[in-house]
Amino acid sequence: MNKVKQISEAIVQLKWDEIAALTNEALEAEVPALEILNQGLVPGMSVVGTKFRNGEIFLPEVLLSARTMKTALEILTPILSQQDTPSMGRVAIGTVKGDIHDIGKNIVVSMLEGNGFEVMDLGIDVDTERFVEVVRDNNLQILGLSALLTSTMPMIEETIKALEKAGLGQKVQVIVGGAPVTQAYADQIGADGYGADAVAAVEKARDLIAT
Ligand code: B12
Repeated sequence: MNKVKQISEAIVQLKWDEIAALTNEALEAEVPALEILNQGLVPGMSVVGTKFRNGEIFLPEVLLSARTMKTALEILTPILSQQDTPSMGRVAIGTVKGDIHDIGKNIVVSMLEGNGFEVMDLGIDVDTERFVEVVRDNNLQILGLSALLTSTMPMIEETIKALEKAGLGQKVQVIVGGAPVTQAYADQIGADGYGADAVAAVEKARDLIAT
C-alpha cells in the first residue's frame, strides 16, 4: 500500500497514534503536503462521514478520527503555509454560531496562508455580532463563513444580512463553504463566492480580489 493510501486508512481505522509517523514518512519520501492532504486525509475523512451517516460508527469514533486528522494537519500546516510572497489580501474566517466543526475551515486557513493571504482565524461558534465587529474594525478584503450543519447554515445568511444592516455590505466580499453549502445556496443568499474545497476557496478569494 502506498504512503498516501496508508494515511487515508489510518484516518478510517482511527490510528491516531500512528498518523504522525506515517505523515512524516510520506514527507520524507517527498510526497507533497498537498497530495497527503487531498488524496490521503480528506478522502479518509469522507469515508468516516459516510460510515457515521450510515450508523456504522458513532460519535466517539468520529472524534477520534478528527483527532487523527488534526495530528496530521499539525505536521502539514506549517509546510502548506510556507510563504515568502507579499500579502495577496486580508481574510477573516470563522465557523458560524452553533457549529463547532473546524477541520475543513482549518484546511482553508492553511491553504489561504500557503497562497500568501493574511488570515485572521476567528475559530468556531462565532456569533454574527463578532463577524460584524471584525469587518468593521479591520481592513479586510474577504470574509469566509463556514457551516457544516444544515441547522447552522442559516447563520451564514444572517451574517450577510447583519453586515448589510451595519452598512458593511460593500466593505468586504463574503465567501462561503462547508459540506451542506452549495453554489445555488450561495447565490440565493447573496454571498459573493462559494468554494467546494480549500483549493476552490483560494481561487475564489483571488478572483474576487482581482475584480
Ligand atoms: C468530524 C465531524 C464531526 C466532529 C468535528 C470535529 C472538528 N473539530 O471539526 C465532531 C465529532 C465534534 C462532530 C460533531 C457533530 N456533528 Co459532525 N461531522 C463530522 C464529519 C464526519 C466530518 C467533517 C469534516 O471534518 N470533513 C472533512 C473536511 C475536510 O471537509 P469539510 O468540513 O466539508 O471542509 C471542506 C469544504 O467543505 C470546504 N470548506 C469548509 N469550510 C469552508 C469555508 C469557506 C469560506 C470555503 C470557501 C470553503 C469551506 O473546504 C474544506 C476543505 O476541503 C461530518 C461528515 C461529512 N461528510 O461532512 C459530520 C457531520 C457534518 N456532522 C453531523 C452532525 C449531525 C454532528 C452533530 C450534531 C452530532 C451530534 N449528534 O452531536 C455534532 C454537532 C456539533 C456542533 N454543534 O457543531 C452531520 C450533519 C448533518 C446535517 N445535515 O446537518 C454530518 C454531515 C454527519 C452525518 N450525519 O452525515 N462532527
